[in-house]
Amino acid sequence: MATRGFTGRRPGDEAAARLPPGQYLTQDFPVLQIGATPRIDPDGWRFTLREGSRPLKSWTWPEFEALPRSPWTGDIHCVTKWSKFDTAWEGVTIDDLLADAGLAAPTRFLLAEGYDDYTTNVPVADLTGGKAMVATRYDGRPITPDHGGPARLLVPHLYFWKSAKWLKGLRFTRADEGGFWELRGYHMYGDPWREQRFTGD
Ligand SMILES: Nc1nc2c(c(=O)[nH]1)N[C@H]1C(S)=C(S)[C@@H](COP(=O)(O)O)O[C@H]1N2
Ligand SMILES: [Mo]
Repeated sequence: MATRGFTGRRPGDEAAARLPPGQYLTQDFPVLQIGATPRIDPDGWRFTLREGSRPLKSWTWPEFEALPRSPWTGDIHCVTKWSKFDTAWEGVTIDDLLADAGLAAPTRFLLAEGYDDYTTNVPVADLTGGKAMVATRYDGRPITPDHGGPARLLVPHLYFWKSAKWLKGLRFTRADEGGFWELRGYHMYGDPWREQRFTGD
Protein backbone atom coordinates (compact mmCIF):
# COMPACT_ATOMS: atom_id res chain seq x y z
CA MET A 1 0.00 0.00 0.00
CA ALA A 2 1.16 3.53 -0.73
CA THR A 3 0.96 4.62 2.90
CA ARG A 4 3.42 1.95 4.08
CA GLY A 5 6.41 4.05 3.10
CA PHE A 6 5.45 7.12 5.15
CA THR A 7 7.22 7.71 8.43
CA GLY A 8 6.32 9.81 11.43
CA ARG A 9 2.61 9.13 11.17
CA ARG A 10 0.54 8.48 14.25
CA PRO A 11 0.03 4.81 15.09
CA GLY A 12 -3.42 4.00 13.86
CA ASP A 13 -3.07 5.90 10.62
CA GLU A 14 -2.08 2.75 8.82
CA ALA A 15 -5.25 1.06 10.06
CA ALA A 16 -7.28 4.12 9.08
CA ALA A 17 -5.83 4.01 5.57
CA ARG A 18 -6.82 0.35 5.24
CA LEU A 19 -10.44 1.02 6.25
CA PRO A 20 -12.83 1.86 3.41
CA PRO A 21 -15.10 4.87 4.07
CA GLY A 22 -17.69 4.33 6.81
CA GLN A 23 -16.12 1.09 8.07
CA TYR A 24 -14.79 0.25 11.56
CA LEU A 25 -12.26 -2.39 12.51
CA THR A 26 -13.34 -5.48 14.42
CA GLN A 27 -11.20 -8.25 15.90
CA ASP A 28 -13.93 -10.88 16.07
CA PHE A 29 -15.63 -12.56 13.14
CA PRO A 30 -19.37 -11.83 13.04
CA VAL A 31 -21.71 -14.37 11.44
CA LEU A 32 -24.30 -12.92 9.04
CA GLN A 33 -26.79 -14.88 6.97
CA ILE A 34 -30.43 -14.86 5.89
CA GLY A 35 -31.43 -18.13 7.59
CA ALA A 36 -30.17 -21.13 9.52
CA THR A 37 -26.82 -22.75 8.78
CA PRO A 38 -27.56 -25.59 6.34
CA ARG A 39 -26.33 -29.08 7.20
CA ILE A 40 -24.17 -30.29 4.34
CA ASP A 41 -23.26 -33.93 4.00
CA PRO A 42 -19.86 -34.26 2.25
CA ASP A 43 -21.11 -37.36 0.37
CA GLY A 44 -23.91 -35.36 -1.20
CA TRP A 45 -21.90 -32.16 -1.76
CA ARG A 46 -21.46 -31.16 -5.40
CA PHE A 47 -19.98 -28.03 -6.88
CA THR A 48 -21.35 -27.21 -10.32
CA LEU A 49 -20.62 -24.65 -13.02
CA ARG A 50 -23.69 -23.89 -15.14
CA GLU A 51 -24.51 -21.73 -18.10
CA GLY A 52 -28.11 -20.77 -17.43
CA SER A 53 -29.66 -24.11 -16.43
CA ARG A 54 -27.16 -26.21 -18.41
CA PRO A 55 -24.48 -27.94 -16.27
CA LEU A 56 -20.96 -27.46 -17.64
CA LYS A 57 -18.87 -29.26 -15.03
CA SER A 58 -19.40 -30.71 -11.58
CA TRP A 59 -17.02 -31.85 -8.83
CA THR A 60 -17.60 -34.17 -5.86
CA TRP A 61 -15.93 -33.30 -2.54
CA PRO A 62 -12.94 -35.65 -3.09
CA GLU A 63 -12.52 -34.28 -6.61
CA PHE A 64 -12.67 -30.72 -5.34
CA GLU A 65 -10.16 -31.45 -2.58
CA ALA A 66 -7.74 -32.77 -5.22
CA LEU A 67 -7.65 -29.38 -7.01
CA PRO A 68 -4.66 -27.07 -6.48
CA ARG A 69 -5.16 -24.70 -3.54
CA SER A 70 -3.79 -21.19 -3.15
CA PRO A 71 -3.44 -19.07 -0.02
CA TRP A 72 -4.77 -15.52 0.34
CA THR A 73 -4.43 -13.21 3.33
CA GLY A 74 -6.04 -9.78 3.48
CA ASP A 75 -8.89 -7.59 4.62
CA ILE A 76 -12.66 -8.17 4.34
CA HIS A 77 -15.41 -5.54 4.54
CA CYS A 78 -19.06 -6.16 5.42
CA VAL A 79 -21.77 -3.72 4.32
CA THR A 80 -22.97 -3.66 7.98
CA LYS A 81 -19.74 -1.64 8.47
CA TRP A 82 -17.32 -4.03 10.11
CA SER A 83 -13.98 -4.75 8.50
CA LYS A 84 -11.55 -7.43 9.56
CA PHE A 85 -7.86 -7.27 8.69
CA ASP A 86 -5.44 -10.03 7.70
CA THR A 87 -7.94 -12.86 7.33
CA ALA A 88 -6.13 -15.99 6.11
CA TRP A 89 -7.88 -18.26 3.62
CA GLU A 90 -6.96 -21.09 1.34
CA GLY A 91 -8.90 -22.42 -1.60
CA VAL A 92 -9.21 -23.00 -5.31
CA THR A 93 -8.95 -19.86 -7.44
CA ILE A 94 -11.63 -19.38 -10.07
CA ASP A 95 -8.80 -19.49 -12.66
CA ASP A 96 -7.79 -22.96 -11.45
CA LEU A 97 -11.43 -24.11 -11.44
CA LEU A 98 -11.97 -23.00 -15.04
CA ALA A 99 -8.66 -24.57 -16.06
CA ASP A 100 -9.63 -27.89 -14.47
CA ALA A 101 -12.97 -27.73 -16.27
CA GLY A 102 -11.15 -26.94 -19.53
CA LEU A 103 -13.44 -23.95 -19.96
CA ALA A 104 -13.25 -20.29 -20.77
CA ALA A 105 -15.98 -18.32 -19.03
CA PRO A 106 -18.94 -18.44 -21.46
CA THR A 107 -20.44 -15.07 -20.40
CA ARG A 108 -19.31 -11.92 -18.58
CA PHE A 109 -21.61 -12.33 -15.55
CA LEU A 110 -22.61 -14.98 -13.07
CA LEU A 111 -24.65 -15.70 -9.98
CA ALA A 112 -22.97 -17.48 -7.07
CA GLU A 113 -25.48 -19.89 -5.52
CA GLY A 114 -25.52 -21.20 -1.96
CA TYR A 115 -27.03 -24.40 -0.56
CA ASP A 116 -29.44 -22.12 1.35
CA ASP A 117 -30.71 -20.78 -2.01
CA TYR A 118 -28.86 -17.50 -1.42
CA THR A 119 -27.62 -15.92 -4.64
CA THR A 120 -25.37 -12.97 -5.42
CA ASN A 121 -24.13 -11.60 -8.74
CA VAL A 122 -20.48 -10.90 -9.56
CA PRO A 123 -18.92 -9.94 -12.91
CA VAL A 124 -16.65 -12.73 -14.15
CA ALA A 125 -13.79 -10.21 -14.48
CA ASP A 126 -13.94 -9.75 -10.69
CA LEU A 127 -13.40 -13.46 -10.08
CA THR A 128 -10.60 -14.26 -12.54
CA GLY A 129 -7.00 -13.08 -12.58
CA GLY A 130 -6.42 -14.34 -9.03
CA LYS A 131 -9.05 -12.01 -7.54
CA ALA A 132 -11.32 -14.66 -5.99
CA MET A 133 -11.43 -18.26 -4.82
CA VAL A 134 -13.68 -21.00 -3.58
CA ALA A 135 -12.26 -21.09 -0.08
CA THR A 136 -12.18 -24.33 1.92
CA ARG A 137 -9.78 -23.32 4.74
CA TYR A 138 -9.76 -20.42 7.19
CA ASP A 139 -6.81 -19.91 9.54
CA GLY A 140 -5.40 -23.25 8.44
CA ARG A 141 -8.52 -25.26 9.30
CA PRO A 142 -11.63 -26.34 7.40
CA ILE A 143 -14.09 -23.43 7.30
CA THR A 144 -16.65 -23.84 10.09
CA PRO A 145 -20.30 -24.29 9.05
CA ASP A 146 -21.24 -20.82 10.37
CA HIS A 147 -18.70 -19.18 8.09
CA GLY A 148 -19.83 -21.14 5.04
CA GLY A 149 -18.00 -24.45 5.22
CA PRO A 150 -17.27 -26.72 3.54
CA ALA A 151 -16.73 -24.21 0.71
CA ARG A 152 -17.55 -20.54 0.23
CA LEU A 153 -16.83 -17.93 -2.36
CA LEU A 154 -14.24 -15.33 -1.34
CA VAL A 155 -14.29 -12.05 -3.29
CA PRO A 156 -12.46 -9.84 -0.83
CA HIS A 157 -12.36 -6.64 -2.90
CA LEU A 158 -16.20 -6.40 -2.85
CA TYR A 159 -18.49 -6.14 0.20
CA PHE A 160 -18.65 -9.48 1.97
CA TRP A 161 -22.26 -10.25 0.96
CA LYS A 162 -20.75 -11.14 -2.45
CA SER A 163 -18.79 -13.95 -0.77
CA ALA A 164 -21.55 -16.58 -0.86
CA LYS A 165 -21.33 -19.19 1.88
CA TRP A 166 -22.12 -22.94 1.43
CA LEU A 167 -21.35 -22.50 -2.21
CA LYS A 168 -23.21 -24.90 -4.51
CA GLY A 169 -22.07 -23.49 -7.79
CA LEU A 170 -21.57 -20.62 -10.16
CA ARG A 171 -24.20 -19.94 -12.82
CA PHE A 172 -23.04 -17.93 -15.83
CA THR A 173 -25.70 -15.50 -17.05
CA ARG A 174 -25.94 -13.45 -20.24
CA ALA A 175 -26.90 -10.27 -18.41
CA ASP A 176 -25.99 -8.97 -14.96
CA GLU A 177 -28.88 -10.40 -12.90
CA GLY A 178 -29.32 -9.31 -9.29
CA GLY A 179 -29.13 -11.89 -6.51
CA PHE A 180 -30.84 -12.03 -3.11
CA TRP A 181 -29.63 -8.72 -1.66
CA GLU A 182 -29.25 -6.94 -4.99
CA LEU A 183 -32.99 -7.46 -5.63
CA ARG A 184 -33.68 -5.97 -2.17
CA GLY A 185 -31.95 -2.62 -2.57
CA TYR A 186 -28.28 -3.48 -2.31
CA HIS A 187 -25.81 -2.34 -4.93
CA MET A 188 -25.28 -4.47 -8.06
CA TYR A 189 -21.47 -4.21 -7.75
CA GLY A 190 -20.62 -3.40 -4.11
CA ASP A 191 -17.18 -1.78 -4.10
CA PRO A 192 -16.36 -0.84 -0.48
CA TRP A 193 -13.83 1.83 -1.56
CA ARG A 194 -16.57 3.64 -3.52
CA GLU A 195 -19.05 2.90 -0.71
CA GLN A 196 -21.48 1.17 -3.06
CA ARG A 197 -23.83 -0.12 -0.37
CA PHE A 198 -27.26 0.49 -1.90
CA THR A 199 -28.82 0.91 -5.33
CA GLY A 200 -27.89 4.37 -6.55
CA ASP A 201 -24.76 4.76 -4.33
N1 LIG B 1 -25.18 -18.66 1.32
C1 LIG B 1 -25.13 -17.47 1.94
N2 LIG B 1 -24.01 -16.75 1.81
C2 LIG B 1 -23.90 -15.55 2.42
C3 LIG B 1 -24.97 -15.02 3.18
C4 LIG B 1 -26.15 -15.82 3.29
O1 LIG B 1 -27.14 -15.44 3.94
N3 LIG B 1 -26.18 -17.04 2.66
N4 LIG B 1 -24.83 -13.79 3.77
C5 LIG B 1 -23.83 -12.88 3.19
C6 LIG B 1 -23.54 -11.74 4.02
S1 LIG B 1 -24.70 -10.50 4.05
C7 LIG B 1 -22.33 -11.58 4.64
S2 LIG B 1 -21.92 -10.13 5.41
C8 LIG B 1 -21.35 -12.67 4.70
C9 LIG B 1 -21.06 -13.00 6.14
O2 LIG B 1 -20.10 -14.01 6.23
P1 LIG B 1 -19.66 -14.53 7.65
O3 LIG B 1 -20.90 -15.03 8.35
O4 LIG B 1 -18.63 -15.58 7.44
O5 LIG B 1 -19.08 -13.32 8.38
O6 LIG B 1 -21.81 -13.84 4.06
C10 LIG B 1 -22.52 -13.60 2.88
N5 LIG B 1 -22.74 -14.87 2.26
MO1 LIG C 1 -23.64 -8.62 5.03
